Amino acid sequence: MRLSKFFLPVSKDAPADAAIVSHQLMLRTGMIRQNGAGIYSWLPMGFRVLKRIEQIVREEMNRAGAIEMLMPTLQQADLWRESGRYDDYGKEMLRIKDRHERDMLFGPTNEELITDVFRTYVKSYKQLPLNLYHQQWKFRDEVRPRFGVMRGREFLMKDAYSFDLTEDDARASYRKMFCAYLNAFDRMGLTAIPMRADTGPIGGDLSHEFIILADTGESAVFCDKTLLDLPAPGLDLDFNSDLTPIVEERTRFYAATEEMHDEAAFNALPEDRRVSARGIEVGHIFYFGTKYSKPMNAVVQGPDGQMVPVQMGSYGIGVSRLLGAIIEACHDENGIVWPESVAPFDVGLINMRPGDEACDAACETLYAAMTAAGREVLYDDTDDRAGAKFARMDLIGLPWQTTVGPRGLADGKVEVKNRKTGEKHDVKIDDMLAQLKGS
Ligand code: P5A
Repeated sequence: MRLSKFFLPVSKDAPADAAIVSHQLMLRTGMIRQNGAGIYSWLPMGFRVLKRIEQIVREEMNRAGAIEMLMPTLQQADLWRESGRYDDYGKEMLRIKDRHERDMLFGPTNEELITDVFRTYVKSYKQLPLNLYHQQWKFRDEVRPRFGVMRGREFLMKDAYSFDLTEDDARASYRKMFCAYLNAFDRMGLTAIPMRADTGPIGGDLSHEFIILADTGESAVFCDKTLLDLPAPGLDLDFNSDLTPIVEERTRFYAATEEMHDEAAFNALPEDRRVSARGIEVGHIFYFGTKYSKPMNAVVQGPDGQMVPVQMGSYGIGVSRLLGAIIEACHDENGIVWPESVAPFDVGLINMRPGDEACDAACETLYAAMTAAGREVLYDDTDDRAGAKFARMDLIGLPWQTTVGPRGLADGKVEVKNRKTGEKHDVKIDDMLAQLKGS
């Protein structure tokens, strides 16, 4: 992508109404534009990152055996009357009437809708286990939308729903999601700590929030320091094996959100292992048994011929919130430092002297070779000052910068900078081209 042809409305000044660094940086780098309280347009730069996060989530859900689909944003109130949540949900639910005066709502979550799909098509235990998921916009009329995409009113969620015959099977499905989440967040460069959590309006008796530690997090959290260093299960994990040991290893150390916090148990830890911090909730998983299947009559025939309500769990990831969480975890005084796995482009190619024949030619050659090698390149071919170009490249935080200037070119070289470490070194263009060709 040539920057001169891209849409990247970068601004120098920190916006006054943005209280935390991720919100400031998302506005300054032209990733989002607020349209109303907690409602955003995703501008091209933000949209690219959103899509990359969505893709990682998709790959890890699929690896764990979940199946992707898509449900609508607008739902019929009647389904929610069946489960009993229409009246319970309160003001967070945006209620709408259609032209026929029928009650509808903008879905804050999809337990009812998926249970309706399930009961229509699945009648036998032989079709189980089943885990269906989608990535779809949700609306929650939050009292205090704030911190940009962190607490929006309209936000993108990945929500998965598992269906099993028995409670044991349902707990095994829960463990699959637990492990898939650890891998997904790890791929995004984040250390997410599962913490016992309150189940709120979703319900059930077993639930974990996945928390990223960050000073700007909305919730107070408490955990054992050991958890910060445990590696993710890894992408070679066999999801058909018994995942109990992995989950147990994660859950035997103290970790709780404020609502579930047990001061005495926490204080029993050696002092140097007590982490009392703030956290961002990037995921939340629930096992709630028959809470929806019973009232909605989602039953399956078991091996003994008996019809029983299906055992369910639901599993959410805050896909749009993750942009904020990743920036909170990955930035420095000059701007964003994207992990390679979610960066909007892999490389920023900077032409220090557009109009100079040699610089233009070298940039074109490199741009073509990088693109052919599968790299996503943002080529800064604008007439801006070199200083402004460097500052903008640092601000938008692409993992690699390649700078082409007349002085280096005289020796056939360009400068390569690693955004994260700040390390720079000169590379021969011929060597770079040969390497790209081989990759
Ligand atoms: C689980 C999937 C649920 O809704 N039903 C379907 C369950 N869980 S949850 O905890 O309420 O939400 C799941 C994740 O969505 C993100 N999230 C938000 N992101 C941005 N703005 C919001 N207002 C918001 N509310 C929830 C969180 O990451 C949460 O873990």
